[in-house]
Amino acid sequence: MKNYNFGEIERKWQKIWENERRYQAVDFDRLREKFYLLIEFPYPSSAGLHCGHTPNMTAMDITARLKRAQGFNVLFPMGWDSFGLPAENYAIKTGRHPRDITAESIDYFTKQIKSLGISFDWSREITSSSPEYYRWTQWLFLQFFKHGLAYKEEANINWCPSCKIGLSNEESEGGVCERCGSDTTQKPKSQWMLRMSDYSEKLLQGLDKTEYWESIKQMQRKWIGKSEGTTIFCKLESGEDFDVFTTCIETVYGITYFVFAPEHKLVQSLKPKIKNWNEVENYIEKTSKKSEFERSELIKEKTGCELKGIKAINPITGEKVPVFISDYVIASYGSGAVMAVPAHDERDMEFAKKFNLEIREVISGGDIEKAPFEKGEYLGKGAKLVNSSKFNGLTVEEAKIAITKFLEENQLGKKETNYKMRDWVFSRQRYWGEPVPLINCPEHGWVSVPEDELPVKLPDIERYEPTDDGESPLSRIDSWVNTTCPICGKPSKRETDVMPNWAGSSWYWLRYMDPKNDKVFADYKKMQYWGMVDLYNGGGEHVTRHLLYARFWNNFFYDIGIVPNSEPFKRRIQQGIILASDGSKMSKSKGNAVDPMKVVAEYGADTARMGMMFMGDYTAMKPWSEDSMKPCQRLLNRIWSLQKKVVEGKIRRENEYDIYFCIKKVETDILNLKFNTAISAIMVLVNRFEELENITDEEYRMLLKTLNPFAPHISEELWNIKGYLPKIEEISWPMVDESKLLRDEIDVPIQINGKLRGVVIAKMDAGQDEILKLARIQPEIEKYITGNIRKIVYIAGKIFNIVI
Ligand code: ANZ
Repeated sequence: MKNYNFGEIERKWQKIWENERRYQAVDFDRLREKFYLLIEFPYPSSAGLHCGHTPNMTAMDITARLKRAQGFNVLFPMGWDSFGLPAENYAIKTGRHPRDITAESIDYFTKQIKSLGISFDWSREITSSSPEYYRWTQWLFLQFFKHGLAYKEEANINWCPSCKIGLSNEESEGGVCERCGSDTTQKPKSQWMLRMSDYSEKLLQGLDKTEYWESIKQMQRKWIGKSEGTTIFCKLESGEDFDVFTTCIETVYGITYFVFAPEHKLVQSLKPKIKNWNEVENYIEKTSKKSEFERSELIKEKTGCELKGIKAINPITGEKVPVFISDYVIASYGSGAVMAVPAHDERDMEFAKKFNLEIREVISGGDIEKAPFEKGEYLGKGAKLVNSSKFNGLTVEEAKIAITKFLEENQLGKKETNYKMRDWVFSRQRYWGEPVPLINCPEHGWVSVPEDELPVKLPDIERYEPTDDGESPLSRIDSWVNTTCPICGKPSKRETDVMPNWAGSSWYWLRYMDPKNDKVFADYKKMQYWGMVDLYNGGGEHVTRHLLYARFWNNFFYDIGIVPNSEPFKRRIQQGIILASDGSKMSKSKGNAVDPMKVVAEYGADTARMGMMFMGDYTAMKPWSEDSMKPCQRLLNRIWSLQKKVVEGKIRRENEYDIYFCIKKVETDILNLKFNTAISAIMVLVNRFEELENITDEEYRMLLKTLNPFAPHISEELWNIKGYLPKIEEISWPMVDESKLLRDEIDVPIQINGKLRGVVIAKMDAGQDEILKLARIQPEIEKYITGNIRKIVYIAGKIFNIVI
């Protein structure tokens, strides 16, 4: 039989599914359990999707189809994260409006996705740049504002001189702009901030309510950066108070100097007392140009400057020690000042060597070789305190407790918990984003735009490139900026900043539950019904940014009572990155990106889907390869050919094991993201079917049903050709009777006078008589039993010898 015509078949079924609205999720279906399966909504770039993006859609589609077959009411939506820099930068480059570019990109993305037969519920499609959607992004922002969690502050922000925008710490990790790769600088700017730091502990605790991969939880914990230690209240010799935060209070007797962040407010006020002010001022000036990343890099040489004329007092010993400023101390962390213990802290040690400061050991013993500390813990076990007065001889753990207690009793310090996570810089001086819905009134300050006036629409403008002074292009439109105060009616001005890229993605999964609602962002009852996202698939690069932002928003919404669950996502998984075939990153600009439409045109959607899954382990990084297409295409052609071998009938006993084994393996493999081995299992079953003279309807149906999540078009077509009823997707996933998977039978080879004449399938515990009976049933064995049986030798389970 010649190869099947995949193009025609696939178009036909895609049309049928669309007309039948087959994959629409049903709100409040009480008969079926719900399953919410979410893929990060893509940013619709003008480059279109490439084959680095499509395996995750396919994998989740396979999961969605299995879940539906298992009887779940599956919510599997898709939408567009369409505000943001890339569209805007591309628009500026091409001189076209970002709105038009976005619309065009969405069209092409949709076509690409549909060509693969992905079963999204398109009736719930959302676009974050549409006014119907961003109306609610603005409304939700106003909730933060009303609850004091959005505030405007002049802050040193990470500034990208090339994109001309302020970036969050997350977007400028490593001191480079995530978007364009330029080095970021520090720039003071008045910005809207979201008080995310208030949620540090909640975001940490909330992880326990999730089933994210442990590696993902670890990354989140690291980002939140909880640190438990002690704040010590210190004094300068001249009387001024300051605090230091330490995680190693047990080293307090080893302090030989203190270090302040150059921006520490005390430094300026000490000016009259500092003898080398010029030098100090120079150092401060130099530091202000460095990014936080550059400053905290461990490898770089330590720099600093002593505050001459100033001495600080070690609160526990009363000793007077020098004070420095150095850029390795970060102003915004802890108290912006540290006690330096060069004997036990690597950075302090380097610094002390450079400035010739005393290094005083206070912990000894154990096996402390090179770096005595690794993240505040001694490498050597059993180390004890020395040179520490009455605390001598205590272990590190004992000393932590004893010294903290002593400090607390004498009001010299207190236990303290610090977090690395900062507030979120929530404004951008750009065009293509949600306008911040606030008005600045000379009398009332910042005032919310009334709810019934939302959305504050993004005005249509000609020039949307940012201004050179870093102000938003919206600031150029007087007619838009000038308005009146909602409270007193006096002339006021609109905020001209827009929200960052991440705003729309911080709540979109809620909108999918109720995408057309124009009264609220989502109906509470619907949110109760759909609950947490059961499985959330996304990129590894979003694990600290998007995933934290989204959890922050959701936790806050829960606290103010507008969503039913504190945590948004139950499980979070991530696909392995697909590299280009040459092993580099796949991207259109490099010319190595493969358009999935091309693959579909060449092999068909079903083969493309299977081939993408057969490339290797789903979660592993791997290069794109079409080598896996061929075996999958052959497989589908073989299944197509099998149709002519089908005869009426049920599953035959001798095939039960193979069939049920395959069904079970495919099911568990899909749920464990082992799509490639599931395909192998189908291949094994097809091999077996090909060996048989014929296969029965029920056997063929089982094969098609098992194949359906992977190759939905061909499986439904064959089902239809065979006239099986009801529809392939209306029957549920076959229940596997586990007893059928127990191999309680064994193959026993039968020898007659030393020659192998056949094999019988016998119960494990079958005796001689029984096996002989089974052997005689088979004509090809029976015909050799020509005389009297002289002797039988049965080696249980292995071989049955008949001597005639
Ligand atoms: C003395 C000490 C001795 C320290 C020792 C460590 C080892 P986490 O919270 O885990 O990052 N530190 C405190 N505030 C700082 C700031 N604003 N900028 C830079 N460093 C700062 O670690 C906290 C430790 O980092 C603190 O404990 C302090 O150095 C330093 F053998 O105090 B430690």
